[in-house]
Amino acid sequence: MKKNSITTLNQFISDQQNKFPYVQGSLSRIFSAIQLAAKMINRDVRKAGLIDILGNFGETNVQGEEQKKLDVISNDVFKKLIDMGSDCVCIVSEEDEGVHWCPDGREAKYILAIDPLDGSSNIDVNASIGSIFSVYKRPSMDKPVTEADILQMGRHQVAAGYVIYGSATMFVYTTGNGVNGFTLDDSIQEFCLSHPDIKTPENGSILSVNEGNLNDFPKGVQDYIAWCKETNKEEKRPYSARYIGSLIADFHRNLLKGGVYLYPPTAKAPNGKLRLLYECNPMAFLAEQAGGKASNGKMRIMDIQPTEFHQRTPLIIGSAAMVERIEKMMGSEASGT
Ligand code: AHM
Ligand code: MG
Repeated sequence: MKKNSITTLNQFISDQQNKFPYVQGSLSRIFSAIQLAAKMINRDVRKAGLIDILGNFGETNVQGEEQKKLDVISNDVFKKLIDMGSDCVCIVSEEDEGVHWCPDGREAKYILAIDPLDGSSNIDVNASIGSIFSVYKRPSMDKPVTEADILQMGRHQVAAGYVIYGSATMFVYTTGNGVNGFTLDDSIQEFCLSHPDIKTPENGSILSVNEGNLNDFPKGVQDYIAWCKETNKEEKRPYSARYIGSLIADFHRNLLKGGVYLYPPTAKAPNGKLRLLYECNPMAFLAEQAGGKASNGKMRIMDIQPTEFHQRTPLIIGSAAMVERIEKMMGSEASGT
């Protein structure tokens, strides 16, 4: 990026189309819709305290969790904008039990998975939240899309990203050619390139985990957390504990500074809490594209074959050396070594 030059997200995407032919026109239409949805949700998040959209909607979603008004609003905004002007067959959303089939999507090329507003327990307390998206190509244009076509492994994603509504609003994405971050300039309402070609440190010293669940974690994870707290100046231990309880915000910090986020399995929730399709896979794609790793403790997140839309998986994601160490400690527990 030249000093003092501005590259908007739209300009960047059109440059990418020239460089990488598979970032085709219709994929960029999906980006336009997501970008506009992000600006609208950002507007609502910023004034949530002023108007009556804080708090619960009074219904529970498919996971049995209370829906927040902003969750519902964000889901509607995404679906409407994707329906209006993109090349999507259907959308799998955290907020909807079934698949949303786009009304004009019969001939469309792409399948979208979204978490329209992640970290929603943070809405009422003005902490960072975000939206996550993941895009797949429809396997065949000759046959109607089936459930099996939607349940693709993460390694088949053609694009993924998140929008973080933090102290600034940022759009971070990958199409498999590295990770780039754009900050929303409020005055012109454009996402401008601020973090080109993000690379995450190979190792870090930040640990992000809900330690309240410590006693329920597998022994290998408990041992790792204890190891993080030991003193070793050369290895910068003890590590710092940082946990917002908002995956995007925790991931974003660790991506830039180096660290690891974990949501391990527990006795009560053997598959952890986070969802494979619209939380773990897109973040895993970004992590790997930035030089990091994402695992469920036993295997690469993006190699898990999904069998359900709202499937959960344990998640260990961040700096490669940290993820590998946890996998090793969990693995040695499983093998009894
Ligand atoms: P949500 O999709 O209902 O918002 O839940 C996902 C969130 C993640 O953003 C966050 O990392 C995690 O749940 C926090 O869970 P916990 O409060 O159990 O630590
Ligand atoms: Mg979520």
